Amino acid sequence: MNHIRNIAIIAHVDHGKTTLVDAMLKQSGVFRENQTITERVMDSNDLEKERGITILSKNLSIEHNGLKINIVDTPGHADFGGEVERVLKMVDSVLLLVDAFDGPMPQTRFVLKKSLDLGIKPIVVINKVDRPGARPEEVVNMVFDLFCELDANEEQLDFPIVYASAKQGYAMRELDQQSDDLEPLFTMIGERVAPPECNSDAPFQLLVTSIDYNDYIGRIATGKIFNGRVKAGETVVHIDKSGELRRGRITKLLGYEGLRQIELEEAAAGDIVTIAGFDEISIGETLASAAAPKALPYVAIDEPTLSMNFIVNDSPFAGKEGKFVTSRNIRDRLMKELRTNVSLRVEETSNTDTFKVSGRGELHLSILIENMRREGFELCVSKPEVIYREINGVLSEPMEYLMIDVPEEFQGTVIEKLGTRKAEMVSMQPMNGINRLEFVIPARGLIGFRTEFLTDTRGTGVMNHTFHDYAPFKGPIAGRKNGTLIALESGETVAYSLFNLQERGTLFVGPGVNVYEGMILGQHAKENDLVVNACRGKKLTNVRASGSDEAIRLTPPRLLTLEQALEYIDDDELVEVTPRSIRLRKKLLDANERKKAEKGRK
Ligand SMILES: Nc1nc2c(ncn2[C@@H]2O[C@H](COP(=O)(O)OP(=O)(O)OP(=O)(O)O)[C@@H](O)[C@H]2O)c(=O)[nH]1
Ligand SMILES: [Mg+2]
Repeated sequence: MNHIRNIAIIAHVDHGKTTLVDAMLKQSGVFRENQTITERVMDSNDLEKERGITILSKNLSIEHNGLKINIVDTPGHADFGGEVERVLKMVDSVLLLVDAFDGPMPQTRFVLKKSLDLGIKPIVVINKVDRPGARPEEVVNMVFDLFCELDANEEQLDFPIVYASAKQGYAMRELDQQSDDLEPLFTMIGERVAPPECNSDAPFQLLVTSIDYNDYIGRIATGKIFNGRVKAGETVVHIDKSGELRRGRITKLLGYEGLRQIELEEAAAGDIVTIAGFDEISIGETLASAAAPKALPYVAIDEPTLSMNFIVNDSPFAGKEGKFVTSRNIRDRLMKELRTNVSLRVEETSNTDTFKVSGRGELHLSILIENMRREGFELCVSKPEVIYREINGVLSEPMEYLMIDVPEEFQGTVIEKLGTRKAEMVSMQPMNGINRLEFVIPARGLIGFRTEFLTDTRGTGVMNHTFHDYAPFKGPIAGRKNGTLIALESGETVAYSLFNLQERGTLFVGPGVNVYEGMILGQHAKENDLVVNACRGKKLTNVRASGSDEAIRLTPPRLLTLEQALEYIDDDELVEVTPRSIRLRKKLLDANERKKAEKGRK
């Protein structure tokens, strides 16, 4: 056990966790000399590769200087903060990465707070020291201030520091040192991370910290063995969160060698392993010796903060682009997702075509939707809504911690806009000619803010936020101010019509796009919705066919991504998602029905 070191790499999104793992893998001889290695090899699923972010935390293990270092690469995006929190329960220390230019960001604060609360003594890695404009010393001071602010104890405040460039694969203890490898970091891990404190002679206990599912071996559970030993094929007891015991056989016992999962005969306290054979098992629960079953303290899973309705697609184009469209298809897919996506909730509603799906944030849910469309699903999604809770008899809502970097000139506008969204400023500091503003804001108030913010700051502002806590309801916040431009009839859009429409607002579609009655084609410059005809072609009789359309200068349409579309829509609108398209539409496609509904509301 003395040769094991269990660490997690934690940081704000993009500060270089996965890149550091790459470098550690390369320098520990996990790969063959001539093996070609993709960049960010741990970001292994399609969406992770495409977006360049980590979505699921992943385990690996390297041998170095006689140490076995088990590493967990964690996601930096705020929606997955709960997963990081659970991972922290199985490691003995963390590498807290901080970008040498950006300094600590909201998720740095979140993951550091969780680590400090668990008594962990982090190693601070100031990463990206190669970045132009890097200011490592200043960033160290900022990190120190953050430790103080988060009530770190004396020992934690005395954190060791390593300066690194994950990308170029070097690390050093002092900034003026020369180094061309990560040896100083490995040495630091050996010195400053304590071996796991477990007893391999006590009865077996393992705490499950992540869950996966595999069609061949079923549900698989990963976690740290806190005590005892375990063998493949052994019968052990699963203790669920209500304390109920179920005996079962370990059908597979897996460990890690580099990135690869390998089958083990036996494993002992302190190690992180993966076990198959328990189909009911979930995160936070214990596997224990059959002879003396004793549960480890249960680790709660974060409750969802945001929900959306997933609705069977009933647009006129339903079924044209996707393979799976029925309520049954969607239901089965959502049930499958629940097997591994532990902070997701799915509720059936009074309408069999509608499922209420709740998660930890917009990205958490939009990744599910994105995966579904890739698999061939079609569906409609309603506006995201925050989940209220009653806490001590008071209606409460989720709050976010928001950090904004903005040039002085735009600061006034940003503060004013955030004020109307019920944000409260908690700090304001000048930083390299720009200002860093920090707020606590209702999660509700952030919906749709990003687009506005980027426009207001001409793309120069940077915003980051993370879940803060639940607080009493802050009162109503006004929604989107602009109305939409809505298609009058089905057909194909024509450049000539779009040209005439573009002065009325911002278009979301270009020419030659198939649209239907009630579909949203753009944003109206005014507050009301406007029904427009985008499919009327100019008579071509007295115009030479060539040059008729080309002569028209169209502003390129604003094509909304899935996330932008979800942020954009209002209560009476939906996003239609298919493998090929993302369309915005009115819930009621017929203009007369919309009028009737409007009258009903007044
Ligand atoms: N210049 C420079 N760029 C780096 C360094 N480390 C990482 N990067 C870049 O930063 C970006 C993000 O790196 P990742 O390793 O994906 O960051 P991450 O922390 O794993 O991000 P998430 O998993 O999404 O939270 C990539 O474009 C990297 O190439 C570094 O030391 N120097
Ligand atoms: Mg990553």
